[in-house]
Amino acid sequence: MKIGIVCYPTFGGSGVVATELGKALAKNGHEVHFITYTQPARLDFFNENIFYHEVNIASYPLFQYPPYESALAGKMVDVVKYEELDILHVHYAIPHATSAYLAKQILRCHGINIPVITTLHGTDITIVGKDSTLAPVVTFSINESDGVTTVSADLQKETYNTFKVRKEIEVIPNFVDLERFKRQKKEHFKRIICPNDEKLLVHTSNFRRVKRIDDIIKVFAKLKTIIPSKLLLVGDGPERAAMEQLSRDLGLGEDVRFVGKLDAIEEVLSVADLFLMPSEKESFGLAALEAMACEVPVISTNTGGLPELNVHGVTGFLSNVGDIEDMVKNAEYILQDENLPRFKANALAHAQEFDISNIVPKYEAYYERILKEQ
Ligand code: GMT
Repeated sequence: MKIGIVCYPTFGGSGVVATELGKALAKNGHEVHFITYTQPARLDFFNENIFYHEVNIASYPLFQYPPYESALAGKMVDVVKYEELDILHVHYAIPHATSAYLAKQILRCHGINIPVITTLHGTDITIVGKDSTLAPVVTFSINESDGVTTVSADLQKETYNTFKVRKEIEVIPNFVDLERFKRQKKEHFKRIICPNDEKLLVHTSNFRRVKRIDDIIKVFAKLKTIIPSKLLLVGDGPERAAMEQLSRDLGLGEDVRFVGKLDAIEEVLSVADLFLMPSEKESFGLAALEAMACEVPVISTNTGGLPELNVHGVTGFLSNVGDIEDMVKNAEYILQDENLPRFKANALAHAQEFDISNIVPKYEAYYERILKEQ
């Protein structure tokens, strides 16, 4: 198949999923055309089946807001027409599904029918999409897509509950590449970060409020009085400065390290003992899956799709949002030497169900089904 993939080309989960899916499809022999405003992170190599089309917007003094949606639709029209694509797969509804609708209508005038699949990732439904200005546009764009998928059963339910969606929504969970995300021998890292054999807690995210990083710091402040431990916070974003300040205010000093953005996240996960994800909302929790693949148990909230990933008492524990005491208690339990190996093994075993080799065929089958329905 010739597949067009549209996504946010950033470090965000939806962009990562879209890019990794495109790479896997290319490996399976499909021709994949990425249409984005900049080169997607994790797509910095040559592959004969992968093409990248940049969306450019002409600047003009009149534009307070550059018309990205129109430029994207125009680029979709061009790529679908001249590269003769079979299907367009857009990740994150806003504005990608809307631009895809526009492109589809324009292409129809040229006698071309291009099926559009929209994958909903989470905040496009649970936060941004709920905005009263955007909600009618999101509803319309979902209903006009030829196929719609969500990354968890919870997000499917949330979409039906929030919007008047007539479309049947298919659940295709996120995935991890177990060839890349596996525990590597990096003991020398561990000795540098934890010189006295402390336990290592890790969190990776884009440091937005929804991630509740303050809860991580509060959990850690309590836990370290019970179990000698260190905390590594990977990533960057709007909350970072405030979280650095909170860590200083709580006198955590050198026990907390903010390491910024990191590409080789699997190297850090290889030396971690526990992953923390106390999010307010989380449609899936890709970062937690990557941790589990590296044999790291997870302490998370029970929100959104997290219970579908983190099995309570097996791969880690679930707590109510903001329940610091419960998270401390659970972390203490997992980190006991007699419990940790069991949780690590369970985390890996469950992550294996989400291996890329199990999930990509589901997308291929879904593409075939939508194409047949045309
Ligand atoms: O929440 C983020 O960090 C980014 C966001 C995105 O859209 O890129 O992530 C969402 O999509 C990911 C991939 O499907 C999911 O793993 C995340 O759970 C989801 N985030 C939220 O629902 C808050």
